[in-house]
Amino acid sequence: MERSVETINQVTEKLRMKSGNEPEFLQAASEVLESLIPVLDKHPEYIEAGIVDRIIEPERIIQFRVTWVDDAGKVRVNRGFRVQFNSAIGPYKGGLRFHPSVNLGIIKFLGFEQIFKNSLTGLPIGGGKGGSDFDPKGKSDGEVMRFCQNFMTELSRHIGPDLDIPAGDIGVGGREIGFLFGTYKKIKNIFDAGVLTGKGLLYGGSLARKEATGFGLVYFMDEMLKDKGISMEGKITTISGSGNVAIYATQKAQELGAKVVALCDSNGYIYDPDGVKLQTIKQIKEIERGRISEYVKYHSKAEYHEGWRGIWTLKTDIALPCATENEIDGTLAQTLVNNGVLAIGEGANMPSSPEAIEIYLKNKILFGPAKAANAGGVATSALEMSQNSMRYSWTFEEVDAKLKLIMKNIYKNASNTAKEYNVEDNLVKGANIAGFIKVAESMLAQGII
Ligand code: NDP
Ligand code: 2IT
Repeated sequence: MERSVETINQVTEKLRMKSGNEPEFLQAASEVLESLIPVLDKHPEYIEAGIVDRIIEPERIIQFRVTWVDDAGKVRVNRGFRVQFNSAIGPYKGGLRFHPSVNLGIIKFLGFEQIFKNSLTGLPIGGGKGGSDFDPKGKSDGEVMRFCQNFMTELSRHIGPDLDIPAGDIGVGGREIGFLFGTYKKIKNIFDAGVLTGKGLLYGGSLARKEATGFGLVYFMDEMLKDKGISMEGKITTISGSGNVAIYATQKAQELGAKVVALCDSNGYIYDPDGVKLQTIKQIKEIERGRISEYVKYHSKAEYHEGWRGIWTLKTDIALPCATENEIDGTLAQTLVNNGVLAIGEGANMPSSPEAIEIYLKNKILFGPAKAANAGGVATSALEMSQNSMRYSWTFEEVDAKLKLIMKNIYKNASNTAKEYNVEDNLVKGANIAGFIKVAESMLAQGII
């Protein structure tokens, strides 16, 4: 016990010194490290092999300049990143985020989370993440295309179907993946479908990948509730964001009988007491790339409120944060609890602050942490890679059935691991430990590298 605590304290202290200027990475890594003390007690060989020291250090970081010309003819410069964090169980795998807030610390936090999430899927994928501080909002299709072409001109040197396979994240959807894939194909002079996932269905994409993160989140939530004898039917549900994850979480939650009453974007939130009309949201967001405030033009009973975080002051049974990191702080978590929230499932990566998580656990709220609850997206990306390798495609129903089974297994794995380590119902620890052990065992088997 003492040796485990000492090891974790030393590694955490070193991390604080080295990554003090990367608060999101520090936050993500500290949570995992804290979960590992009982694991090191059981496995002193991990200490001998320096597994914990090694796992928090990315295997490789690539940073590059992206230069492009906007519609007015002005030269623009952005920063591009790819963090290849851990390849112990498979090639680096993880999304690309295009958002003005992107910096190295954010990409490191996302890449770190991806290691354990990918491990939990049960599929052979390592952890990575990338992106840019480019802001696609308000840009023309031509500007987005020129940016993607220049971004891929450099990234193409560092990725490949058996090396590193990017996909989407915030600001990167089907349009961007198409431009990125076209550029990769042209530069490499080869049709390597397995180099990117989230592709269009006509050129190697998988059915149900677009829906997978949101659907998977709701499958996870349903499983977690069922385990306690509760059904989604009739539950008031609040979902933040109105992008890829939020839209398909809404769709599946509605299919399972929940009543989704609120969604948001970075400006504000809508509240529709009759239940959100998803077709209107899809029209505004997927087709027009507009703002969520427009929703109230179509539905007179709905309200629009400026200030998106206000969405977490609504009374709700189920909360699905699907926008961004640290969207729920301690105060908002306490508000959710005071309003009687029953269960929280994280669609976004690290949407709850450490204080928020402490409040959920203290109040015995059912809580599905991101690396377990939102793993359906990357799991289906791995299924896309399998189909690309086979040069074959499964039907929507086949992919969806595999996704459902994967989410069920992730829930079981996290929940059984929590029991095994005497922290029953703490899926934060259960997911961190279960995800870690598979990677640690693989690192151990592969020697000190
Ligand atoms: P999208 O770009 O499709 O949508 C993001 C949504 O969240 C938008 O409504 C956006 O509002 C809002 N949002 C993003 N950043 C902020 C911010 N800083 N402040 C307030 N609102 C914000 O992204 P996704 O739906 O793909 O991703 C959402 C979350 O899910 C992210 O945390 C991502 O890492 C995670 N995730 C995504 C997966 C995927 O497969 N796509 C898989 C697993 C996790 P606005 O448009 O106004 O900016
Ligand atoms: O955070 C995530 O898991 C994603 N953005 C999806 C990554 C992927 O490779 O599909």
